[in-house]
Amino acid sequence: CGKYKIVMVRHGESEWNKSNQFCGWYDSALSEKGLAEAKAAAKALKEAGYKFDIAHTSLLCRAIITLDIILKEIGQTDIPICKTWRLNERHYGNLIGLNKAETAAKYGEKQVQIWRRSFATPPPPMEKNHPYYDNIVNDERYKDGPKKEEFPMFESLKLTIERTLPYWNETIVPQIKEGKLIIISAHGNSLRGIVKHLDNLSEDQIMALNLPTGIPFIYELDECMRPVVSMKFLGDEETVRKAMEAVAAQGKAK
Ligand code: DG2
Repeated sequence: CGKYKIVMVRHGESEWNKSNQFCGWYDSALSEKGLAEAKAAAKALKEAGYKFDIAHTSLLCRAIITLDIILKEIGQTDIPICKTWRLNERHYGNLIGLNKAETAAKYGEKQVQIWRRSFATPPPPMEKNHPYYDNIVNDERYKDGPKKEEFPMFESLKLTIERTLPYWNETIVPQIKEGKLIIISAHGNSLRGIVKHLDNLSEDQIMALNLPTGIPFIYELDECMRPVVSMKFLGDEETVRKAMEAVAAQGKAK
């Protein structure tokens, strides 16, 4: 059995997951289904008896609300909640707002797969005339960071990991080592970055991983932060497999 435990969850389905739009740093709300997924996640954590010491989440509502729903259900709205842009979804650049299936029909499924899942190839940068440029770049929530010069206009998974990992190493790991039980509510790709790091996955291995919305997963770690148990989902295997396949299929042309 591992010495330490940590729980992670990708937020419930967002409105833009539902309409199959690239979302990234756009602040899409949870859909009805997403709210239900968050409640189901909360129930599963409650039934399993989880009590957390600290919660970490991004600055985006879909992750924050998912966390709020969980903490309310388990009666822990009073624990510290740390919110950081470093756990935000990866920045999808100029793709933000585009429909994934339509983009696949236009540029080819192969290109969309590269944009969605390649390790180092970034999406095209968000241009000044992008419909959500001002909405994102001038959003008050980023007044304490990222700094102007590090504010992303696009991110590959590699770049996402480069800004998520310092938070993992400098903030989360010390808390784990103090024996705190932590929950992270974040996003498909910010969590894929942490998973790649923890499980030491190759670029090819992480390419194939599609995280489902609203199903918590657990890591057990040894004192060197090496996983003893990796990505154990709090859900039945068949449901998890289907949910992962559905995420993978979002990049198919209709
Ligand atoms: C999705 C992930 O992010 O998209 O930005 O569109 O986890 O916040 O819903 P999330 C987005 P894919 O990389 O799976 O296309």
